[in-house]
Amino acid sequence: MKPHPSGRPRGIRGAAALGLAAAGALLVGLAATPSGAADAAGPVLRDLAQAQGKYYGTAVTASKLNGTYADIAGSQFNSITPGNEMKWESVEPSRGTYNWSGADAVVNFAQAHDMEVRGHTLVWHSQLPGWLTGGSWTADQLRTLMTDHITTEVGRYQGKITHWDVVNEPFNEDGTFRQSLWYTKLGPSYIADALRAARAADPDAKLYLNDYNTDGTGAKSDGMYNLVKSLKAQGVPIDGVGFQGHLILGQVPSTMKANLQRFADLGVDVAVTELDIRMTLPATDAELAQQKADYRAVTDACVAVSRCRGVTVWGFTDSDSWIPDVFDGQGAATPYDEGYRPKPAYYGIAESLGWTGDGGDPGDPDPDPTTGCTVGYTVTSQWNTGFTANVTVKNTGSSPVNGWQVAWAYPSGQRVTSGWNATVTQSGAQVTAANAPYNATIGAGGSVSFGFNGTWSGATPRPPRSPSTARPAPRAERPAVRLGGPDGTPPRRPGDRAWKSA
Ligand code: 9MR
Repeated sequence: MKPHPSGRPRGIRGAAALGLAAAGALLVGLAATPSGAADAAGPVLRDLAQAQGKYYGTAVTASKLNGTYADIAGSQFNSITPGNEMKWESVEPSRGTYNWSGADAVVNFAQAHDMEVRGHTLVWHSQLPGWLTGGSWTADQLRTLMTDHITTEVGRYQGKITHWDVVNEPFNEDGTFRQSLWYTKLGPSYIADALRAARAADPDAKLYLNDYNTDGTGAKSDGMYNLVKSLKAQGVPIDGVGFQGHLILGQVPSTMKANLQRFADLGVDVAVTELDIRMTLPATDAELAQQKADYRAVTDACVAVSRCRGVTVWGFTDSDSWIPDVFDGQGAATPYDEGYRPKPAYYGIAESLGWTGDGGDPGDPDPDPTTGCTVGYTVTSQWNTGFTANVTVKNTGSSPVNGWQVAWAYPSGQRVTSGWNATVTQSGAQVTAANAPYNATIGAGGSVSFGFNGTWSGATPRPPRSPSTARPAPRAERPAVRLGGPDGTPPRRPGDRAWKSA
C-alpha cells in the first residue's frame, strides 16, 4: 500500500470510513468517489506543501463548491482564492447595495477545511461595476470611493483573510503604469493609498500587489520591482508581490526563480497567485508531459525561494478554467482534467514538493488517474449474535485494477470471524479485506465480491469520529458509508443494505 506522507493511508482515517486502497505493485486508488481515488493512493498537495513550509492553493468558483469539486478543493489545497466573488462588481453591483454571498461562501468553505484565503482583488481596472466606471467623479471623490470600498471589504473579513491582492495589474507590458481609471484620475499615489487603507482595515492581513507577465525578469517585472522598492523606502505597508503565472506550455521563464528571489531580497514575500499553463487542444501525451515539467519548474521556483509563501492554481480543473473562453483553441491548462482526474501536471507539482511515488509519466504503472469504484455492502443474514455480509467492489475506472483492498471500521464491537474470496482481517475496530490471489484483477467496469461472517452484541452507538480527524476532514475522508443506518449497527432485517456509497 502506498503510504500517505504522514504514514497512514488516508482512505481509512474516518472511524466509519470505508475506502479502497491499492495493494501490491500496482497501486490503484479506489474509493467511493473519484476524489477519494486520488486521496487513497496518491499524493496530497496541501500536506506536501505544508511540509515545505508553503501552501498550495486554488482559485474556485463559489457556486461549484459541492460534490467532487468541493472534495478535491478541500482535500488537496490549503489556500483558496475566489475567482470572481470578491471583485468590486460582484460585491457592490449597485452603489451601496452589497452582495457578499459568493465571497462568504468561499470564506466559510475555507474555514471549514482549514484553508488560508487569498482575497482577490480590491483595486483593479477590470470587473468594476457600471455605476463606478460610468460616474463622473472628482479625484477626491474617486479616492474616497476606493478607500471606502477597501475599508468595507477588508473590514468584513478581518482576521479571516491571510493575503489580499490589494492592487491588481497596475502595469503595462513595458513597465509603465497602466492608464486605468485609478491611475488616470489619481496618479500613482492610488497604490500607496490603497495599501494604507487595507492595512488600517486588517492589520494582520498580508498586503500584495499582483500582476501577470512579471514572472520572469523583464521590463514589466522591473516596473513592479522599482515600485516595491520605492513603496518600501516610503514606509508604505507592502508585504508581498504576487506573480500570476498565466503561462504558455514550454515557456516557463528561465529567470523565474531569480526574479522571485530579487523581490524577496527587497524584504517582501512572494507568491505565484494564478498559475495555469495553456496548450493547443487537443492535448497530446507529449504536451501533457511538457506541462508536468512546467508545473514542476514553477513549483520548484517557489520551493527554492524561502520567502515564497506558496502557489495558487487558477482553477484546479480544466472544467473551471478561463482559458478556453479567452484563447481560441487553447485549454487543458490546469492540473486536473474536466472529469476531475489528476493529470501529469498534478504529479509534477507533487514531485516538486517532495513526493517520491510514481505517477504521471508514460509507462508509470500507477496511479492511473482514471480510476474509481463503487462498493456495495449487504448483510445477507443476521441473528442474535452474528451476521453474514457480502461486499461487491466495482471498478468504474477505464483501466484494470491489479490488487485491491477495502478498509472500514466497525465501531461498536462487531468482529469478523471468517471471510471468503478475500483475506479479511481485523485489528481493533479496523477491518481490511485484501484480494485473494485469484481475484486481484478487476477489469474496467468489472466487479468482484467477497463475504464474511461476524459477531455483534450489545449497544450499537453511532460510529465516533477518529481522533485523527482533529482538523476538519476533507469530504473524501468522511464516512463514505454508514454502517447499518444511523446507529452504526448492521441492519436488523436480512437483506437490508448496511450502507451505500455517499
Ligand atoms: O478567472 C476569472 C474569469 O472567470 C473572469 O471572467 C475574468 C474576467 O477578467 O477574470 C478571471 O480572473 C483573472 C484574475 O482576476 C486576474 N488575473 C487574470 C485572470 C484571468 O483573466
